[in-house]
Amino acid sequence: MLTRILILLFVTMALAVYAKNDKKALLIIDVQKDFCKSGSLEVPNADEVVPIFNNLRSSVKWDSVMLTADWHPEKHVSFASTHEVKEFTEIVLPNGSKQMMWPDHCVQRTDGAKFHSDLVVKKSDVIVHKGTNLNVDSYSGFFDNDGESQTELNFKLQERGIKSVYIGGLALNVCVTYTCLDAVKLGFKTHLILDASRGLGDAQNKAAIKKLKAAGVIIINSRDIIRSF
Ligand code: VGL
Ligand code: ZN
Repeated sequence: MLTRILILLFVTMALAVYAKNDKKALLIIDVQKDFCKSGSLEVPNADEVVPIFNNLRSSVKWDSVMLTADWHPEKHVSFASTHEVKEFTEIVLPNGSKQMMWPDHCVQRTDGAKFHSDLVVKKSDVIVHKGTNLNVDSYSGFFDNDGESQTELNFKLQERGIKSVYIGGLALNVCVTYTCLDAVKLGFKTHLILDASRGLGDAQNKAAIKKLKAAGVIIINSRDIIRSF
């Protein structure tokens, strides 16, 4: 009898330690109006991710929920209008770096920079702004594209002892991909929530998923997360 109790106690403790060591965060990338329906940089079917995130929040006990927001100053280096170019193609900047041209989007404090109005956001959530440097773009939620400066995202995750991250949002082939790749590099057990992500095109999305798999990112759907936690 005593042995059984001791075994049970040991198993319970081991499970508790394991659960404690595997703290998990939900990272919601750029679910902002400008990337959603009728936004200036509309991602096809973007709005579909909103109920998926809301359901993930209510069905899973996350240790932390963090949201990134693309947050550009006016005349940002990534805006075609800044360079008076008409096409949304890659250009070479005077400093020699390559920069993709985009329509004006997610300008700080504008309506388009707000989160989708149906997305559940709580007071306890951590919100991380990115792309705030006028002269450098930032696709990853962690680092600027030139790798020089970083946001507080890694610090906030470390501070909370997060070991696993579950990442989804907009756009799959741009900011979601870059954030996942940096998360792996920083040592997080990294999951892409595929059904909670939308990208700019089928071919681009496919290429992104392939790249993420090769980098060691675990591809998962919200249903499987809800089932396994
Ligand atoms: C994004 C293009 C430009 C994104 C941000 O959030 O994926 N894409 N800025
Ligand atoms: Zn941007």
